[in-house]
Amino acid sequence: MFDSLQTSLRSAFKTLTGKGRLTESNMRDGLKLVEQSLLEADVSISVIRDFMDSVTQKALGEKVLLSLKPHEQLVGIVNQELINLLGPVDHSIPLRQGATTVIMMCGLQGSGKTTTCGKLAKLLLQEKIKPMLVAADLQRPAAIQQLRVLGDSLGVPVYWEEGQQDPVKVCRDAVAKATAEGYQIVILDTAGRLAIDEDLMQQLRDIDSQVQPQQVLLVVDGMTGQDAVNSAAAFHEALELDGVILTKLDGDARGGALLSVKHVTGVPIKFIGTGENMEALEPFHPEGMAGRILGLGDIVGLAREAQLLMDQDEQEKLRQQMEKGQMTLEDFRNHIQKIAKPGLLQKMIMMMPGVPAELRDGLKQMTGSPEAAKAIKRQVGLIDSMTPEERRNPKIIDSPRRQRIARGAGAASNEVSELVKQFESMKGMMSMMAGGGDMADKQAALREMQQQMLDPSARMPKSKGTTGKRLSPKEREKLKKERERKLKQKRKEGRG
Ligand SMILES: Nc1nc2c(ncn2[C@@H]2O[C@H](COP(=O)(O)OP(=O)(O)OP(=O)(O)O)[C@@H](O)[C@H]2O)c(=O)[nH]1
Ligand SMILES: [Mg+2]
Repeated sequence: MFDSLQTSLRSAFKTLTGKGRLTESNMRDGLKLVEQSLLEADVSISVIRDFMDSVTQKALGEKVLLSLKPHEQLVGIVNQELINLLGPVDHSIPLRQGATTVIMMCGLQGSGKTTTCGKLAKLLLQEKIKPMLVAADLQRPAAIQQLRVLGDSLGVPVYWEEGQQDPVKVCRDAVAKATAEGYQIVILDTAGRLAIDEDLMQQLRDIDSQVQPQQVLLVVDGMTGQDAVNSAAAFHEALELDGVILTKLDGDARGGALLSVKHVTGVPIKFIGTGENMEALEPFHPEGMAGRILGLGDIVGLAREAQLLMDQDEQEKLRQQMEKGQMTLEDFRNHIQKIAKPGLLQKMIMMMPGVPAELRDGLKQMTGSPEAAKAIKRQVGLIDSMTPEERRNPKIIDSPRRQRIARGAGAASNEVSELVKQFESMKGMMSMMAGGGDMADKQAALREMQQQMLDPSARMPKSKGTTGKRLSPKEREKLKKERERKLKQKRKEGRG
């Protein structure tokens, strides 16, 4: 998400780090680079102007220039201004008491309206609200079928009329039926066009005036830049939007649409779409998003993802297991299997606060690669090939057992020992993280865990790569020194 924007902002802040003394002039240089980053992300010019005005005003204040950590101050200012630009928080869908609430989705062709209808229905179901979907896109021949398939997969009813030409009639009939049958929410999936045209706008205005939806939501393709904003303004003028949903923020969206749309339309961003699957719709949090753009982390988003993965009981159980160091290979398998969904681990790393930028990039690459997914699958395969007893107590796995397990999973027997070793060290570190002990210990443990995840030689089975040749005494001595040096440094960092 916004990789290039993140990178260029980071280098903008970096220009201020090594500076002995900060002056107005080098602060201005840093600000120029911030502005450049926004231009490259295709943020609307008027937005950039306003944004830079307020950032500059604050950044050139005496307190910032005289502070000891000017670059951190600048990050703080940009963070706050991003929050102002994206906010306020409003992902409410106000429900009408005792009546059906109608939501109308609109937007350009291919922006993600139909998909988002499904995602929203799924989100409502999770909140125990009964939605009905309405196929009001009579423009594209396959549109009705697309929505029906989606509704089927979610177990949500879809209203449609065979051979009907008039979308207004479909919507009116659907709302009447939904009201009669006690559905709380009706979601209208309307037609899209390649560009704004009068026909489309008139059709939407007709639905708007005759069906009178309580919420009109604009779906905007987050991969687009300021173009999206011009069309958003046109939709807003025609329909008086209540909110915006930005889709496709999982890809290499540059950030232009996201950063411009609220400022230009003045309506809140309600949700963001972060994937093609039906779970990939998140309530929008300006703080979290600003944090993700700047690589500062998004605690709320992370907590939500974790909650979607396991329920409260499971979380508590995991915490207790971690604290007591009682996790079994069986638990380990269940956890890694849950986070092995494509892209999920990567997304969660992006939301994690306090991970240094360099480490974040490394982790992101590692967990996003197809090899990472394959490695997890292999590990799950190995664990599946063990007996329940072996999973509970991996210590009993001796050479014959190792060979049997490996055969069962179509792997080499050293992969079994690697897995067990990795699991044991993870377990130790996790119990340290979860349990008491002081912060310095925890940080050191976390660093070690990260190191281990990053160092491919520590995680990958050392099979074909090495020659198996023994090291010479000289080489061994060198390695030993290196280890001691690292250990010393780690201790020093742990204390600091
Ligand atoms: N990666 C990603 N893809 C998305 C997201 N939302 C939608 N898509 C994809 O975008 C494409 C278009 O989505 P639709 O929901 O059919 O778009 P639409 O606005 O209904 O399109 P029309 O009905 O033709 O106007 C599909 O391939 C979706 O899977 C998202 O958040 N992330
Ligand atoms: Mg559609």
